Amino acid sequence: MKNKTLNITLVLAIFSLIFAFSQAFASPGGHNEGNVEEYVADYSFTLETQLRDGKMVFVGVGGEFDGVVNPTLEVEHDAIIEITLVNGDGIEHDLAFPDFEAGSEHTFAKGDSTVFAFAANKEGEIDYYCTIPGHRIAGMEGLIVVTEG
Ligand SMILES: [Cu+2]
Repeated sequence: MKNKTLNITLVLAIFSLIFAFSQAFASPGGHNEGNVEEYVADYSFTLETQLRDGKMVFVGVGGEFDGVVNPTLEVEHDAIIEITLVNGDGIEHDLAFPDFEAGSEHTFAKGDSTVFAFAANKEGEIDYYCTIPGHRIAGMEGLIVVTEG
């Protein structure tokens, strides 16, 4: 009798462990499997969505990219990149790095912001853009350049 109770306890413990692991690795969205959950960022960038001359764009906020439209982000291979996306125009937007399977939540209201991070685990000139239909061609795209480091 005592053994049976012990076994049930063990089985429950194993199931809750499996559940905890599956939750830990579950991804909230389809396109952001590359996002990291816990990290120390090597680079932090803030991009704000804006309307400029009839185009939709990302504008750098702070640092060397302040005010730069669709800034080219330069980072080193395997660095952890933290991106803050600020909605500056009240139109639905996101920001995706599909080559890294990384991306933000969607933002809707002016002033909303969202943060995500990913590992720059391949080198080269890699696109970032807004995935809302029509927005990339309307101007919301840029490059991240990943160097050997
Ligand atoms: Cu957009």
